[in-house]
Amino acid sequence: MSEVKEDLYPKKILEYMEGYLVSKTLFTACELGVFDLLQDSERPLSAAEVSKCLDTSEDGMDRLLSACAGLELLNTQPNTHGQKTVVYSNTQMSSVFLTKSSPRSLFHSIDYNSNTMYLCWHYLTHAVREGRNQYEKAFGVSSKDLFEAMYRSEEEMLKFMQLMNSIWNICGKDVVTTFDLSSFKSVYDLGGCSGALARQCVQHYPDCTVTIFDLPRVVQMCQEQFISSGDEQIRFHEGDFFKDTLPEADLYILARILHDWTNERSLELLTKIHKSCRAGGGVLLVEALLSEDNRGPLTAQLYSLNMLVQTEGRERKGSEYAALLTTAGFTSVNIHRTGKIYDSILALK
Ligand code: SAM
Ligand code: ASE
Repeated sequence: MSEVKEDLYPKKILEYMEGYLVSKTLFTACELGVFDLLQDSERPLSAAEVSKCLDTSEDGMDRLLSACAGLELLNTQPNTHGQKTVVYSNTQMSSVFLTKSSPRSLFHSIDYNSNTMYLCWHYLTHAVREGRNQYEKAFGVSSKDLFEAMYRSEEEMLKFMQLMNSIWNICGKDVVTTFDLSSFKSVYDLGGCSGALARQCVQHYPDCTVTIFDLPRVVQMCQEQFISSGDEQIRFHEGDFFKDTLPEADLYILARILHDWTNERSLELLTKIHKSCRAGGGVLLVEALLSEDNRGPLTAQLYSLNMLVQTEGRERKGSEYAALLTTAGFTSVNIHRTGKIYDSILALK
């Protein structure tokens, strides 16, 4: 080995090694309701005040708030009453994304990361060794049927739906407007979940109707918690896209569906869609694409590990989706990278 410099400093390695300290600090501040309390307060609060309101130890809260300020999740200013203490308030980012009631809240995503994904990631080593998801170890449930395991309780199902919901309020516009979808009048959002993407779709294309197709319990929860009937453009269809025949439509949206499944199952689904699709219709895939040389983006590389611990699928390159689409019979595959987390691919019949 060539001579190693004496003063070599492993900055990145130290940062990665302790990265979970940052995640857990954020999770805990959210879970305890720090950002909500500061949002509702008329003035900045001291650690003593926050700890009283949230019923925690004063010392623990003092350290937590100080770390949040270090992470730039909170602003500090000198306490006009006390001498050496400070008072805390939300930054703009925290008030928009970390409070429960904000329309762009990431609260539920954080909750799911903290209470479900973090537990699966505890078994990442096992997942890499075995090449499979870790529901059995993490939660003691059978993973024979993926969504039976994911929806192991109504509460877990709702949490997952809330996680799915939150990202489209932030980057849904990009994925539905990348391609001009205005010629597609009848749209089926297969695995449409909470309906957040369906909402984006009808907002940008006033002439289309979008049907949210999902498992019966998901559709019911969607109607109870996310979309109250009244929106003429949004419809619902309870079904199983592997077992049931698919209705005819102009456009099928598959957002974050294929990444849950193996190539075999993905092809099965795409072939079925191709059969039901009207001539001139198409399919829109929305996924986090890996680059063709597999060197990035880091988010997609890490998401692919998450698919390993949580699903039966993986993140793929544009060319891999294109191969699946053409094998299923689709033509003119058009891949568009948005530069944000999720990209879109449109293919036509
Ligand atoms: N498309 C949504 C999004 O991007 O926010 C949700 C994606 S989520 C990862 C996968 C969705 O597929 C869930 O809503 C799940 O209930 C649904 N799903 C899974 N298996 C299904 C099946 N066999 N038939 C219909 N929907 C299914
Ligand atoms: C799925 C998507 C997700 C299945 C499980 C999931 C997400 C988290 N858990 O289809 C959203 C994407 N985020 C990550 C880290 O993969």
